[in-house]
Amino acid sequence: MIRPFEKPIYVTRPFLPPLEEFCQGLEEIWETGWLTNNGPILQRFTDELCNYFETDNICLFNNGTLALQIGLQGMGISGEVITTPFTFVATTHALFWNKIRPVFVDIEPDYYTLDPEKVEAAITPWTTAILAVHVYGYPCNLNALADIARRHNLRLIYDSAHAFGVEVGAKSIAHFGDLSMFSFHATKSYHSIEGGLLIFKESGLKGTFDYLKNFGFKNELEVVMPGTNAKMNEMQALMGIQVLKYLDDIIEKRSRITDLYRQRLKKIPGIRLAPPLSPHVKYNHVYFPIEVDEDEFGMSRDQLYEKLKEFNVFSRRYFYPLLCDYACYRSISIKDPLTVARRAADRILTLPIYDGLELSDVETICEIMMSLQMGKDSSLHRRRIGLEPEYFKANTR
Ligand code: T4K
Repeated sequence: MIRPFEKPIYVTRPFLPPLEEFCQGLEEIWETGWLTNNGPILQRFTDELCNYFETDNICLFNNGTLALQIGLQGMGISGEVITTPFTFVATTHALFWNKIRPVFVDIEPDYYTLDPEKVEAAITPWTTAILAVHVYGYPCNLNALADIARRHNLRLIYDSAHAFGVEVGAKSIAHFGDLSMFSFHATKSYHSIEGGLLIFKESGLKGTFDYLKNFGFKNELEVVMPGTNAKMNEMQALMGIQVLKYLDDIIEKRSRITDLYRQRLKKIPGIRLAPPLSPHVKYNHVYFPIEVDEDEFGMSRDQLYEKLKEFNVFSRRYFYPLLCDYACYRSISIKDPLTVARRAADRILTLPIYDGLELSDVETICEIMMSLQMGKDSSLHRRRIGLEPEYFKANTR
């Protein structure tokens, strides 16, 4: 009998740098009295990110949503944009606030990213851009999307909210497409408490983004465009600088969790894992999504989600419901049946993953799932899937 965890195991926990390191940084803020509005720490953070990404074409924001909204606005995107319904609501909200019509098309079944064939089929004379999402940090079909964008003269924009630290062919994922937005929210593998980053090809956009995030101010007396307030503050920048130092370590710890989950869960009938990523991809292990096949597993994704809660495990159904089913987007007419996206939204569960999650806890989560599978007696079931008894003795609570 497996006992519930004593403390809740959440889908994620933010990495926090050693408190004394953060306090040292705070001392500087106390000395300067500079809290926001392009302060010295924000400038340092910007420089560090320019080095990290090897480009000067970057702009920091107070969150990823406003970064994307301003990115679209600054690039003058209008009309129709082809995008995915299988994402966090903020992707479409950013279009909405720019009065752009989202055209939802289906995703590919392996990594849940936009299906390029569906994108091409949805292009109309009003299409101006493709807004693709590297969902769960899984890279989109970069070449195919770039090819479509080039042939149809469309802008290619990536919501890379999940993809900080991801590389493809030893090149940061930020360098694909015309513009990429990264979220630095506390729930991501890299964060600055809250925060957002734009990385873009055209250097000329930097000035526009800087105006737009600061009310459109050019100087004390001139407002050159109706901007908003989307500035990152000094505390956020300080956290961003400090977490960046630990990024490799964070990703390494998360990768061990991914490996363990994959090793254990691949043996459970009814649990489908994404295929291993190409060796050309350096992944950031930001989420661990699984698909639950109700018939084979013996319970639905939603039942598993509820059952796990009884063990004090709080997985999440990112991204369910499908975005276009939310009341605010339900009236948008959609030609694509979105078969793959609907199936993913109904079957995916994202399991806990964060650098501080103990491997023994991951083992226990897998053990709980094994015992729940088809409601079978777990000892019989263990034998059937060939796991050693010693492992269970050590981990059964
Ligand atoms: N595009 C995409 C594809 C996105 O996924 C997102 C954001 C955006 C754009 C917009 O970026 P931002 O504007 O957020 O920068 C979370 C995040 O708020 C959101 O950033 C994220 N995507 C989305 C997928 O998830 P919730 O409502 O699910 O998070 P919450 O508060 O329920 O937290 C999950 C768990 O994390 C908690 O159960 C416990 C733990 N947690 C959370 C926080 C905030 C902590 O332990 N400490 C914390 O401080 O939305």
